[in-house]
Amino acid sequence: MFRITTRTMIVVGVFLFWSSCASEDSKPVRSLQRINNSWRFHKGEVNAGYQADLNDRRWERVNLPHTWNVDDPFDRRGIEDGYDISPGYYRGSGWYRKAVNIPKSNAGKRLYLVFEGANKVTDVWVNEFYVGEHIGGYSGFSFDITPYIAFGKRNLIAVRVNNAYHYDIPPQSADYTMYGGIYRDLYLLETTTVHIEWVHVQTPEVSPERAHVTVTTPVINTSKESFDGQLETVIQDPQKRIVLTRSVDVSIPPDSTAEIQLDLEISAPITLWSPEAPHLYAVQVRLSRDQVTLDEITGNFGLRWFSFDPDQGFYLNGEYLRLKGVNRHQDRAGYGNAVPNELHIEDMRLIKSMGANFVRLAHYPQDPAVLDACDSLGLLVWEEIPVVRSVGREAFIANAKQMMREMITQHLNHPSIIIWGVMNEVIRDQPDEELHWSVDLCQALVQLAHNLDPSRYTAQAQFKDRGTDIMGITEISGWNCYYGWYSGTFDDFGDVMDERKQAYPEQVFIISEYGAGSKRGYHVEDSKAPDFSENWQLAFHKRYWEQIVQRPYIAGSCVWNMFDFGSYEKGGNIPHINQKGLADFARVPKDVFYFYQSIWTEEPMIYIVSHTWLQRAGVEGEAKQIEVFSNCDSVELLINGESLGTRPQPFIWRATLKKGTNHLRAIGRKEQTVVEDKITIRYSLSD
Ligand code: ADA
Repeated sequence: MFRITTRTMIVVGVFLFWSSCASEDSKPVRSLQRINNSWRFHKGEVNAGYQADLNDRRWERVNLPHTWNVDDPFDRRGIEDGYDISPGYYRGSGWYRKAVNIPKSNAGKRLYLVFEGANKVTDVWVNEFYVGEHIGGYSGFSFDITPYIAFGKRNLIAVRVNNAYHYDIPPQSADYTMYGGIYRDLYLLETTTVHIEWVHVQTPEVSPERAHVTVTTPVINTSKESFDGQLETVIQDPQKRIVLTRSVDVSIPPDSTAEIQLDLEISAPITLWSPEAPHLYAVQVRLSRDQVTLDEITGNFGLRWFSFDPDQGFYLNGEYLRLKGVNRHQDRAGYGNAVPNELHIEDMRLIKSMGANFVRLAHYPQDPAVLDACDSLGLLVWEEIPVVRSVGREAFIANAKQMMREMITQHLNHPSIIIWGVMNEVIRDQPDEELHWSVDLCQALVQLAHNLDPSRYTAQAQFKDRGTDIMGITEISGWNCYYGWYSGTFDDFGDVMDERKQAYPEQVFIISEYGAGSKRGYHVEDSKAPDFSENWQLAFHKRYWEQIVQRPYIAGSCVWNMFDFGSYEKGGNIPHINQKGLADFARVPKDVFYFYQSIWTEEPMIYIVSHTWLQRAGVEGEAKQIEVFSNCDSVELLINGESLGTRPQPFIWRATLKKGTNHLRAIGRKEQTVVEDKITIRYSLSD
């Protein structure tokens, strides 16, 4: 069955960043070209910075992805001497300019500038013509620049980005640094005048026997003539075998878009997507007229089904699965938020290697490379819009809704995504009479998310609800928990969760955040909150994890955070960094990373705690605890060649270290596999 609806063309908002294909004669039918290199950049406002005769030769030469805040939110001197001199990071306008040669042969094509993301208000000019504005720092957006292009000439593209505080643009504030700039890839897309806008694949019913797949393809006719042609849709299974081909005739009036919706059925054998086996199907959509290909795009999707139960947790493809997750912020030491794709992918691989199967992309939609990596590595995703801490009024609400629309339309096809997040901690210290703004917005966003995508659950993260019953609006309640860090004790966590579960028995519960800060390599013998030692962080996570697994109604949990991240307002023992990462800002794992790896993975691993605590002290004869993280069946510990015995879990020994050098060796055995770890501790005696 298929359905065609036509609509008059309005604005071309977003493109899916799917790969373009080559036609039969091997000439690409659409060209998606990265234009990241050699931009001129000026930090600050420029009067009419789009003017052709403006002399920008003194401007800095930069490549995208780029942010102007790589360094200024961090005060290196502060790190070294504890005295913070940082005056605040720059939040305002930055200008980018670049001349692009558009050959004469492209006349008659349609050209778009496709941004993967810029933070947070972007204005674009081409050849001095104002093209448009995009609001919001975390979604992709595009502009049709065809009317402003001079074919066969150099064309000046000028972009102003502004990352200043704005009451109407979410987030008004948050616990992370809001780096400004064109911080994701930028493309020039060339297509024919009639072309495919995007392809949405939805999978309303999947079972091991069959899959009902809906493929929706809007085709835009930007010309003044009506178009008659064919649209062919081909689906390949993960083994690259064609499982389905469907061709339909399309007629599109001038200046209109036709939306072709196919209801398809894939029959057995169905290859399901899961974190263990993230098999991807491919869809290829080809637009042609008289056998000549005009446009063609391909993309991936996956076949899986899932459900949540308020008491039993999460089920994927009919089987119980505990969601073992982390939160992930996108920035990184030395890059700010302008992180190249390879490093985004490296992050996701590290998360996977720790054994996580779930990631909350807090607090905003992330780079397309991140979502692709989640699909292909097998990481389930909670993705959310940046409504954090507080909400505004009408204009803010409109922007939040637009962000939701962009996130869902751009990321709809990813099989990894199971949850759309609508907001984070917006019930805080507002006066009682203002709380309804948060509640109403939650309601509106949930409704919008369900209209756009009935197949996913909605969630919010809060740490209190102040009797608003806001939690009843989303199907999933995410709880951010920091007992034993900001206040209280570790064990308060379990008690509070049990109380909340009694209050909301119908709700699905996820621990959306839990974490404690540490500085990698900083250890103390008697740790306490909030001393930012790795010891306290480890104790926090061990005790939380015990309490999480004891509660079947907790469907899943997300550590806050996988990586340390820039947060201008934070002050621990590294200024302006939120230090709750399982790995530091440069992605070097802390001890707690290996704790999770030892309980979440099967592949034999072993880690003596700690590789960064190699100078220790104690009084003569005092026994110290030596712990090994491993998923092996048994571990033997040797100190200076002498065995302290082989034991099952927990791999903990008391040992008296000798003054001077102590060589520690741990040998783990799991069936036929032997793994080993070694460290050397220098031990000194104190009085
Ligand atoms: C909140 C917030 C996070 C994070 C955390 C913290 O829960 O949702 O953004 O910053 O606090 O580390 O304090």
